[in-house]
Amino acid sequence: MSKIDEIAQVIETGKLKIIEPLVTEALGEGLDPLEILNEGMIKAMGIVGEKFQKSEIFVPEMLVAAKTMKKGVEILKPKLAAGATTSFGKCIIGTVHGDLHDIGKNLVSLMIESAGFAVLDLGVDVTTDAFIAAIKSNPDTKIVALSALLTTTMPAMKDTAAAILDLRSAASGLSGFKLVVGGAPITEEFARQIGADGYTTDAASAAVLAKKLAG
Ligand code: B1M
Repeated sequence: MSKIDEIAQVIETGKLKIIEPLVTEALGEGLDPLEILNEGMIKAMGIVGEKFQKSEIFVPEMLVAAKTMKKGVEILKPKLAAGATTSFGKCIIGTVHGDLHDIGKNLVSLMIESAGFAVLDLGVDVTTDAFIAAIKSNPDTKIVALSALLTTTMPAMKDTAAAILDLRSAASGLSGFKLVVGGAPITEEFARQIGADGYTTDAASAAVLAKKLAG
């Protein structure tokens, strides 16, 4: 079994104690951190999701797999964050109200930060009011990024986007930012419908888009 398959299996089965030395070992062997992330970790979470859907595993197993992945990502973080030299300004990011998924949002946050933004991460289950308050307290924000992982929280994304865009179009002096959205159930069409300025499918392209929109 390859090291990357081993990492995937350790995440899938939630072996929290093994992930740290295993990822360190893989990096030591010169494996590409992005390959470890995409082919090992993210792939494993896909399998975890499929197993959950087929009722082969339940929420506790899904949670321990997520914790294992988070620990693995911590080891990869310094390698993924290349250290940008340009400054693109501030980005506010969060997972919308009712949604507790944060692994993808954290990756987007990490990539946007390493692309040269100062990131203000509001966390998960972020209410519309909390997004609005953060924008008002940070009038120099260039990007507001919303993540949602559940079809049931897409309406929350829509409502939050509407309030944010209202704030932008009001004579509030807060018109200097762009709104980007993403997450597994989000589509380009949905993003357009809710008035977002941009949508991407993954963390790396979210950073490219943020730079393009802020530039
Ligand atoms: Co949840 N969950 N979960 N879960 N969970 C999914 C999302 C699900 C698809 C599993 C399934 O059924 N196959 C399903 C949603 C179904 C749907 O709505 N269509 C689901 C469900 C149903 C639930 C609960 C309702 C289960 C229950 O309680 N009965 C519950 C809801 C809780 C809540 O949020 N209110 C729940 C709970 C959980 C845990 C807490 C146990 C845990 C989350 C832990 C955590 O995040 N800290 C969990 C997990 C781990 C998953 C799966 C298995 C993995 C998610 C993940 O981290 N993926 C997931 C199945 C799956 O994704 N295949 C599932 C890896 C991550 C890197 O990918 O987050 O997609 P992702 O992020 C990607 C892109 O989406 C994109 O970039 C990232 C990577 O490059 N992206 C953006 C994300 N945000 C972006 C923003 C952008 C741009 C791109 O711009 C701003």
